[in-house]
Amino acid sequence: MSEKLLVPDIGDFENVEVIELLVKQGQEIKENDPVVTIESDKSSVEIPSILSGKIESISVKVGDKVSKGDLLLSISNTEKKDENSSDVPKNTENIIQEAEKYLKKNPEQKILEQKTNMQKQEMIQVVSEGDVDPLETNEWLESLSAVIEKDGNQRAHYLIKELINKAYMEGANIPYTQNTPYINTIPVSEEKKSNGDQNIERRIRSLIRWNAAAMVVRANKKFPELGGHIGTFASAATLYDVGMNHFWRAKNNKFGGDLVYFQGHSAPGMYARAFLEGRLNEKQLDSFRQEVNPGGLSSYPHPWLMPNFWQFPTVSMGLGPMLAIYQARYMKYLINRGLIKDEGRKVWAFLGDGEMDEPESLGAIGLAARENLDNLIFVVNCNLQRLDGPVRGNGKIIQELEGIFRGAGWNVIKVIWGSYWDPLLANDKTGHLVKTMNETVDGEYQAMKARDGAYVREKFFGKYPETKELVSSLSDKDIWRLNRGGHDPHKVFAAYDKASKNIGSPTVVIAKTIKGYGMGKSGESVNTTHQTKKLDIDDLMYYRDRFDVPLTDKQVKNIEYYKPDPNSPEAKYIKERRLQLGGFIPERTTYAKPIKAPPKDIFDNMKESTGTKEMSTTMALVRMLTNLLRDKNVAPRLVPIIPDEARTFGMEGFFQKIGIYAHEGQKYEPEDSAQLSSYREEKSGQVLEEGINEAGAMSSWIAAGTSYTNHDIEMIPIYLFYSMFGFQRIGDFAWAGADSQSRGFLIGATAGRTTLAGEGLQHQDGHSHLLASTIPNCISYDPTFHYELAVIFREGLKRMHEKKENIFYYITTMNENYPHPAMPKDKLCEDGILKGMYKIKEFNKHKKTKIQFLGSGTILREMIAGAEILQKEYQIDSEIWSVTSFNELRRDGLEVERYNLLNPDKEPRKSYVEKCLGKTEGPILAASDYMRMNSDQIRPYINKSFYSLGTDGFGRSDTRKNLRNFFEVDKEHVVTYGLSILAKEQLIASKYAKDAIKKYKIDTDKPMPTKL
Ligand SMILES: Cc1ncc(C[n+]2csc(CCOP(=O)(O)OP(=O)(O)O)c2C)c(N)n1
Ligand SMILES: [Mg+2]
Repeated sequence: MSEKLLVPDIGDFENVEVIELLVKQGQEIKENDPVVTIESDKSSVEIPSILSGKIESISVKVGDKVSKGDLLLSISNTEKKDENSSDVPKNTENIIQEAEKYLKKNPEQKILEQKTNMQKQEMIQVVSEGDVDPLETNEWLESLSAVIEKDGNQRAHYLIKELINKAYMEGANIPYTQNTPYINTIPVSEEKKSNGDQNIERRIRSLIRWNAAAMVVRANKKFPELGGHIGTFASAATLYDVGMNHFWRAKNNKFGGDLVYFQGHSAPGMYARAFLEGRLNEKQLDSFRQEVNPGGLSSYPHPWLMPNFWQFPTVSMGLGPMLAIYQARYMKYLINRGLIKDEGRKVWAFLGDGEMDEPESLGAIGLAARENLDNLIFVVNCNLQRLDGPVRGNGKIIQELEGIFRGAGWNVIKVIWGSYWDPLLANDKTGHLVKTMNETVDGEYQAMKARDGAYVREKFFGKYPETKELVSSLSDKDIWRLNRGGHDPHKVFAAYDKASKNIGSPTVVIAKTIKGYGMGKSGESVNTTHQTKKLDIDDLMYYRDRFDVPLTDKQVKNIEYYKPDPNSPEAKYIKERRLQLGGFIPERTTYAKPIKAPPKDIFDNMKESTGTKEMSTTMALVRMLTNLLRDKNVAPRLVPIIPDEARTFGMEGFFQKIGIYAHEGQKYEPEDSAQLSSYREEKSGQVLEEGINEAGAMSSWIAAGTSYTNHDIEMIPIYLFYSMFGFQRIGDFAWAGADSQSRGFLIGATAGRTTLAGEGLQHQDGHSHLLASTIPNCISYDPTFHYELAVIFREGLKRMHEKKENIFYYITTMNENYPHPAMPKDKLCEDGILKGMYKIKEFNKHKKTKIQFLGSGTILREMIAGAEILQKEYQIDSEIWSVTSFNELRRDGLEVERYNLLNPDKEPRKSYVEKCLGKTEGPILAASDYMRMNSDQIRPYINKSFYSLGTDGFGRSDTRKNLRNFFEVDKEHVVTYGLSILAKEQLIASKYAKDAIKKYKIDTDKPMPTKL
């Protein structure tokens, strides 16, 4: 039987060109194999076969225009998918699975609830001053207790929810609180106990505390300008230690390893531990913050500076939380795509409470909950202080964060009070202790820990007779000993245990601590704690005594480090614990295999002329990606990342071809399901569609770009964005990505101040290349033609993913459609494209006067057009150079100049710019669609008259033609300025320039565009 394959519904397009035939007559094909590629003026997309069989005849050829319903092929021996088959439709399947999940979950849940009920303690009764009828309140509360006892938590929850609903419906519009009382989330009865040796752990912790502080003090004694922090780690030592001793599993040949984002300024604590573990020596500790000579320890976690140690740069507040969320999400992405095993690995992120003020810190928590990232654990160290003072003096940061995270759908575990409080809370029969805890604000909590036990008795417990009575038998010293949850290893252990076992949602552990814990008068819980980096001898003695560090007074005076004997129980314990957990943390390694770059001919079609056919470089890039998806080495490793702009860049064809990653698959039939490029979400989807979220997209790019170290699998992230919303928007992430040694492509699409026409001031990018140039390992290009892009892209694949160079590429692509010439045959062309410039054209007819034109991006085309006019109308010859990267040319120039200056007695080297232009004739005019500073970068490296044109100033919406006229980068200005430059150089008479000014109606009184 013979069947016909027709053009499917391709949306709003008609008469779309066939640009590739992917099959031949007589070929056997399977359902879903692509058969032809069609291309509209915006995007190209493959048409897959809906039939399997042998191709009898092909009815289209390259260049044909097709519309919906046109015949493509005839196929014999077909097996067509039976539309009436009894397959369960996709979405029905999802519904069944969902239902089954609940059916399975419920009975177990019930048993668990019953168990915990039996252990329930006596209920705390919270008294309220505004209670007009305490008797009635009591009746309600008792009823609730009875329900909990008889039918369990779920039932009680249900009733409360119904009551609230009813209240809303009756008009009582009071919001239901997102908060629980100011006590620990985990009741004492449910705390999992650690099996660690608490005494040894405390001793180890004390040594780490001491060495961390000593390291900062010693560095600052030597060089007071170095700085550093003691107070942060002092507050977080227990939070880290419990993780290190019991929870964080290192990467080794059996396990992928947990990933821990350490709070940046707690770095001294990590070095101090590594010292005890024998990974760092005393000399290295003494090189804290002195990194110019090799072996120094970086101020903060910087993988670039300590590539075998630090994994994640975190010190720019707010980046860590977002990067960690997207790391956890990316880990699930790799698992769901079948690229790594699901080993139950976790991502832990340590954050400061002040850091939570950064919009980025909370900006992506919704995604973490929505995508059920139960592999993610945040630990927020709430020492109630940031740099200048209290985080929330008048409120309670822990309660605020609890509300926000609960509202977002996170599992929240508050660790507020240490074990010494347990008996007091158990005896709080009237509820006045909890009431006081609820009422006290953070400013007071901080002040109390800066004073003493007597002060706490008076200010805190003295508030109500009931609480005063509660501590009547305690001494002031006992009261002072009442510890905070984050300093209690038992409470922290229980919280981490629960967090690591949580299923279905991310967890945040919110721990209360004291900033500068143990630093005494020199800096415990005082507003200046953060800045303290020097401790005098008395402070150091206090610190030693506070933590029982076995050092003599003399050793303290010398601020000596303490390293236990390798055979001591402490040294053995610390090693044994890490051995149990698989190795050391942090540690940065990579065992990823390189990806073989695609063969040289993969982009051959990009080296041919497009004839009269016009296309944009964005389209050329999408075509290249489509080609790459046919390369079996590269295809599975591509991670296309787009923040809601796939249609802008003509990438909607990817939806069907490789699917959009969605952890739940697709639970609905998309509105456009009948169309070729319909919106397809899939659990194993490849595209990361981030929504309108550049910071998130960049975080994904960093996660994928560092996959080679964090997951030992080399991946190729390609993040496409509006170029204006790239470095300008997420510059700090880009810097962190560079520090992380991310490998991958950033594509600044719709680039150029005058090339993106109508969008206006906020959209038109005339400086992203300058921003890119500030990042040392970012290689950037501004290509004009498809073959340039192809050469650059393939080289990027090779350098980054085959040769594993720690660089990344920033390439701008444009949305202006124009024909592309064939790649020049000159052997040096490819080399020139990569180095930054090559000669693309020469006008040599008149052999009298010459000018050199250097053009970049679409403005190169204006120069070519201008040069033609100059030759035709003014008998002026020119050489035209396509500059693919002023940034790379400058880098080369800098290096050569430095070499020549440092080697005055040697034969001077020539910069690449000089090699190209040194022997040419005439002055130079350079231009791009970016600020003049872009092309001016190479001015010092060529000893010739050099002029530049560019798009300095604010963009604005208008037509391309008007914009180029406004910014003076159109062919008319190229001609006019060209003539004027030649006149200035006394190569022609000035009247020619004046004539051109008149001819092109150039207003010489118009102010600089920067002033308009
Ligand atoms: C983006 C950014 N802004 C400012 C700083 C400077 N800075 C470093 S630590 C700090 C205070 C941090 O307070 P918190 O998050 O509460 O951490 P803690 O030291 O109290 O644990 C500030 C403002 C920074 N590192 N990053
Ligand atoms: Mg803080």
